[in-house]
Amino acid sequence: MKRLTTLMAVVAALGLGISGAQAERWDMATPYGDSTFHTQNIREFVQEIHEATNGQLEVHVHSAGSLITHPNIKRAVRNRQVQMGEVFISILGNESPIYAIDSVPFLATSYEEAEKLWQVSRDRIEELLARDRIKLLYAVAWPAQGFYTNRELESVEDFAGLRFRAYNATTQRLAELLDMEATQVEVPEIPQAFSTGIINAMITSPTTGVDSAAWDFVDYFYDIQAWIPKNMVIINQQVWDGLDEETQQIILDAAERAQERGWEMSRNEADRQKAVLNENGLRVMEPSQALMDGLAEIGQRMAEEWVEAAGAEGQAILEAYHEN
Ligand code: PCA
Repeated sequence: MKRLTTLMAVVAALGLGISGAQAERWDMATPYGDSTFHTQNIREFVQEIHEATNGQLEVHVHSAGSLITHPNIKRAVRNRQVQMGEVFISILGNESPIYAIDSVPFLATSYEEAEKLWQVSRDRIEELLARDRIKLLYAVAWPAQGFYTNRELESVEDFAGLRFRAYNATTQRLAELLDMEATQVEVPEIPQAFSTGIINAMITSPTTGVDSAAWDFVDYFYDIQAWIPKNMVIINQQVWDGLDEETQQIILDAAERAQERGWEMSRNEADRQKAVLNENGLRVMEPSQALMDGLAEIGQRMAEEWVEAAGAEGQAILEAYHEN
């Protein structure tokens, strides 16, 4: 209805020979489906922009990798194939270890820690993106990551031989250390990867477990709370520079609200989605001490590897993180 009114106003203006400002229409590429809270949050974000600009800026959200697949979203934003995008920060870990800090096992395992990690790493991530002429708008955390499998896990030895779904370089390394066979699979393809037998285990949030109906494929969810990774929403810098100050401020304000709202949504659904897993027959398991000790050891090793890869810069971020 609102769009129709705007359209009618534009048509009326044209009829009168007035060349008023043309409404702009942007594309935004995101990796996750419409039932995911991140996507719902993004839809609210762009709706707020649409309203605050009196319909002058309309952002069309292409969710679930439908326009651009996840591994190509950052490049698409950089090349202005789309004006805005959303990516999982640590999927960029192969570009710089700084992005990988977002998925170091057992570094940030509560929302408080995840917020702190965001505070101490945000500037550095913004600088890296700026090199690619991309501007960061906001980031939102997923619920803590747990392990989905058909096997009962007593210790780290029990992972051996599983066909594991990886979603970044860190999870590939984890698979290697646990003697699993890894395949990179994006969220929209999870059900198919399970049903065709390409994978039989994964590490992800209760959110993504519910989105992909994990109970159709596995029996157990081990709530190991291994890390709390984030998505970030980005915009092409040249597109940004082409906006007037008022519109920039509208977007910044909406981004700030989206960040706050998104973290709140995430906190709210962590437990709720675990209950949904349970209601659908998946057994939510408390990991044994032996399992956690073994994983902690592997996490420690991966943290050391990360420091080695990230050098002095990484060291500085970690020090700031532990200081706060
Ligand atoms: N879901 C996304 C990223 C982290 C999460 O919880 C995924 O599984 O790819």
